[in-house]
Amino acid sequence: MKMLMAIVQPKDASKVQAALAKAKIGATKLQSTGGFLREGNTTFMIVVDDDRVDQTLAIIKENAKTREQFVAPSAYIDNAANAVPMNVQVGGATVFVLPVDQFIHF
Ligand code: 2BA
Repeated sequence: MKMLMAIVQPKDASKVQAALAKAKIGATKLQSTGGFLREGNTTFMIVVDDDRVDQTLAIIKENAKTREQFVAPSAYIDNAANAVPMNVQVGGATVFVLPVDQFIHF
């Protein structure tokens, strides 16, 4: 059994959530904040059997888009006086795959 922690952009969260539900894959959605941009993103906690990991990754990949984002220096550096604005590419998704020892449901 594995837990996928998938960080996606808020614009993609509804699509990812609907696609997971359609595939009968259980998920918990958390509101989160990126450490770099300090903007809201969405983290899904998804626990699946090992043989559904690839399917789950495919669903996330299909529904989470890559986007370019222009970042003002103040968004990522506290002392922004000499910082240069930059473009960053965000997403489609950042996914961590972790082992799960037990799934307990009372
Ligand atoms: P943020 O930390 O807000 O990062 C947003 C995007 O900014 C990143 O997109 C990346 O393209 C860029 N970026 C991040 N740190 C950077 C840096 N030090 N210098 C230049 N550019 C930088 P993604 O890679 O798609 O990440 C999207 C979100 O996934 C991140 O939002 C963060 O919430 C999460 N994430 C990414 N890597 C992580 C990690 N190693 N551990 C935990 N969360 C992570």
